[in-house]
Amino acid sequence: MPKAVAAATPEQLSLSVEVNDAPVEIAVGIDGAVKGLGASVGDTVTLGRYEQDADLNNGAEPITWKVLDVKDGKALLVSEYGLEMKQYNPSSPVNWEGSSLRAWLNGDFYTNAFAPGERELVAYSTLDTKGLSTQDYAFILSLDEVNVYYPNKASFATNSTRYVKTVYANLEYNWRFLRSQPNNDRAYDANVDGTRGTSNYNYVNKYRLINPAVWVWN
Ligand SMILES: [Ca+2]
Repeated sequence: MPKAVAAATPEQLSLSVEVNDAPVEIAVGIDGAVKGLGASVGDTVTLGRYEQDADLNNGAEPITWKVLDVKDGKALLVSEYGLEMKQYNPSSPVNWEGSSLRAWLNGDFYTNAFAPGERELVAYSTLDTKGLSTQDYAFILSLDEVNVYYPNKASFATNSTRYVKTVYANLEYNWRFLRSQPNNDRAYDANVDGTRGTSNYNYVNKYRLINPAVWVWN
């Protein structure tokens, strides 16, 4: 829908976005600039939807995120729960840029989890993965980022959804992938209890829990 050129006030988007359980109004200016969440580090944000309770009849459930960082007008959100099980890539060698996981996060996940108005809130951000530069909407944390944002093990603990535990009952859903790799055959991973380190990695074709992350306009 074309934006009204003469509009003097920002267009209010009616999105179901919440910060600490309180609805927030999101405004998009006529230049496309977004006045975003106004969230702080540690806040809980509700944005977007993904199937979580394994009941397909009631639709997808709202995604809850934790705010890890706020800078440059953006907030870094990480999904509180592991929402899906994915391979990093079906075969190796591969890097983050060429991985099927990155394609899924920026493709099906991004378009299914976020309604068109919500997508305007998600920033297209430059990531550094051990020197590899990419631009992504949705991604997962690197080992370096985990070590910065979660200095102690327990704070990085997570859980998977009922959907994951039901659909992937035969898989090990207590390990989550990280974005960075020790080499192009493997990717770092972390236990749901928060354990991670340079010795925690597995082959890229393993299925691991995915906690998506996004930078949103704040
Ligand atoms: Ca559901």
